[in-house]
Amino acid sequence: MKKKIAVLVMSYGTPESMDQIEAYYTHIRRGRPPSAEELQELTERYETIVGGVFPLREHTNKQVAELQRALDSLDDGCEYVCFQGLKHASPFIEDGVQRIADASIHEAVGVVLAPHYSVMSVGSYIQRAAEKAEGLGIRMRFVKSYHTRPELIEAYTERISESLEQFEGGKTGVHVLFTAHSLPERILEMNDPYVDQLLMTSRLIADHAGISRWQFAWQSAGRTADPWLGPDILDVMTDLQKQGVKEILACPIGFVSDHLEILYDLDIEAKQHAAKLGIHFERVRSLNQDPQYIKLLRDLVVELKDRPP
Ligand code: FEC
Repeated sequence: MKKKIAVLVMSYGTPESMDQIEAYYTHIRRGRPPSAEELQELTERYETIVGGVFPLREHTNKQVAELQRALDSLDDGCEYVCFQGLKHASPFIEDGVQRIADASIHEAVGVVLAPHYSVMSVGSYIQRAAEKAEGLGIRMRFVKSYHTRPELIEAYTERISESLEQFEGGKTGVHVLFTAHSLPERILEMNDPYVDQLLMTSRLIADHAGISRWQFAWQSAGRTADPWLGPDILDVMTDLQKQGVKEILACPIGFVSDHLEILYDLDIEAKQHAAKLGIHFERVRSLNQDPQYIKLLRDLVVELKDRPP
């Protein structure tokens, strides 16, 4: 009989319909409801991207289905069963772990659809899943990060190469901006690996793609009183324009799917800013269901399944 291994695939989560935005936003804010203005502003951003459709849900569903297929094709004496666990929407991380217990599976691997570790991002997914799993007697191991894996570097390198064709300056004229979600600056006092991991991914991709004009910029900082990590992409674009840069390619390495932070913050907000500056701005395609990315997720699960929790 094959050994059963559950795979908890964790992702940020997004509402299923417009009337769920308030509950979603309240969850992100750890139970503090947004003001009417904040809610309206977020609702308008969702309306703008795709008329009220929530692309992150579709991409997460497809990524989980593709990963299940990739695991089914293995012949290693194990039967893998994927479950979804979302950080801020249903099915929540705890629901996913409960479903593993309901399916009477006692061994599990958890992986987050985000390549870089911060105690405030991937760390909090892992903490929630581990606590629930412990209460249910499930032995669970977790992938913490996969920011230097060759498949990831290769997938982004390919995307940069194809995007360069959209620019007149090609490899030597374009300035590449690698980006990721900003976090409150206080992570710097916690010895958090987030910043170093993002810089390492950026450097590996730039070297592999033969890009010499690049830098890292933060995006999508929260609207809180805390100072957030900077510089923000919009400020970097303004500075680059002053230095005479005319072509910018954004490569959002901190995200793996098309969603609000890509389709609004980069494709609308950053693009409009670039137009005002007279800059030609593009961004690379998201990984979504890229076969190399799915293979990477599969390999991470297989490598971890026999390690002690
Ligand atoms: O398309 C969608 O529906 C969801 C897009 C989405 C992704 C995403 C990823 C990350 N976030 C991270 C950190 C924070 C912190 C706060 C925060 C707030 C928001 C808000 C929205 C939102 N995030 Fe998000 N994030 C996405 C969407 N995020 C909407 C609330 C309004 C706003 O500020 O724009 C601040 C929380 C607070 O107020 O205390 C911190 C990180 C990631 C990337 C890693 C991951 O995917 O987990 C880090 C996708």
